[in-house]
Amino acid sequence: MYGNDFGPGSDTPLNATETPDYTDALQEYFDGLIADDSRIEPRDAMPDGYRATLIRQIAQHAHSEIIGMQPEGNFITRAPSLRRKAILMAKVQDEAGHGLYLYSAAETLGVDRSELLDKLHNGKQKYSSIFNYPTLTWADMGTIGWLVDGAAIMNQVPLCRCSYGPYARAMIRVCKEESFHQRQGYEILWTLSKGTVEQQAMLQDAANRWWWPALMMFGPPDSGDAATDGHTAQNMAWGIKRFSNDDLRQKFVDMTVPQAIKLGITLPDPDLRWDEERGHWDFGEIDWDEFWRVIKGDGPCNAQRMALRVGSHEDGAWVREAAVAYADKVAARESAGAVA
Ligand code: FAQ
Repeated sequence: MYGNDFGPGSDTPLNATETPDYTDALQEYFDGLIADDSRIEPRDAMPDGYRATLIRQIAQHAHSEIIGMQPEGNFITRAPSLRRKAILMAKVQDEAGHGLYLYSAAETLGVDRSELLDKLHNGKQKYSSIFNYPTLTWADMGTIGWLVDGAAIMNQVPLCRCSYGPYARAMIRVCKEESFHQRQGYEILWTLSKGTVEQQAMLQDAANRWWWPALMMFGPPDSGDAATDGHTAQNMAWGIKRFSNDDLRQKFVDMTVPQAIKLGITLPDPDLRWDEERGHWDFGEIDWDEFWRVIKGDGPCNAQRMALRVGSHEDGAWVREAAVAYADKVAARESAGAVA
């Protein structure tokens, strides 16, 4: 235990504005928690790099959840039945809820969500590449649930064991909801697969368009060299990431190909084959130029997604002003009561 007033058992919170000099003793304490696979909590001292990485990742994740409402929100008025509409509305609302848990988790690191939203709006922070692709037919609703929520779960189940407590705890509830989303997506596709020739063609077309972007969600390939492996090596050492991008992508392919076979569709990859020796599905080369183009802002829907997000934020300004005015009024009334 370091001879300091911070950390477990202490009432003194540490946040970005109060961080004292980061001493060797604090580093040693942090390293000990990571080595024991214990959780780091907001009150614990942590290296600046760890805090900054978590803010970047959690913010990017939160932004993905709220931008991710758009492609499916687009189909709420076009759902084929009342039952489908109610389910889709609930799913889109769940994604909003995930955004809120994640912004709250980010705030425990000493940032304000309005600051994070500003960074999303001015392009300084990103959201997942996948939400820059258009939704063209009802089959896209099923395919998003099956492939996009499916990839999200594969990536997020290990995050339930992330070293940062508030993020790990938020992920437990998010994953439960994402599992339901994945099942409802597959059920839409199962229904289409038993439908008319046109419905089966719609299903095949959606799978053709979403397969490769879903594989890109796991991030760039591992280089196997810590110096060029993006954030992966450091994030794994910190217990933020538990698996590399390629490991999770392979698990996803192995899980998904048998499901595609059950649906009676062909995945758009001529190199997809079972490798007896590896005990995994081999798959073809991902178009990484497309991935980098999309995350740099040049995907099919980047401009449209950001315009809607910024416009909605501006339209909601009066709600934020009213909420603050009300909070100010309550505080003024309480302090007047305290004086009296
Ligand atoms: N899109 O070194 P790495 C969902 C960037 S939630 C955009 O591997 P890291 C639910 C990365 O930021 C989907 N950028 O980075 C839902 C970095 O950029 P930087 C979101 C990407 O952080 C379903 C650079 O590439 N999930 O879908 C992407 O260690 C349906 C180098 O990459 C999360 O955010 C990408 N796909 O690993 C909602 C999960 N991939 O900062 C609605 C949490 C990589 O150097 C409807 N995040 N980049 O400029 C993570 O697990 C990680 O951040 C990774 C990236 C794995 C995404």
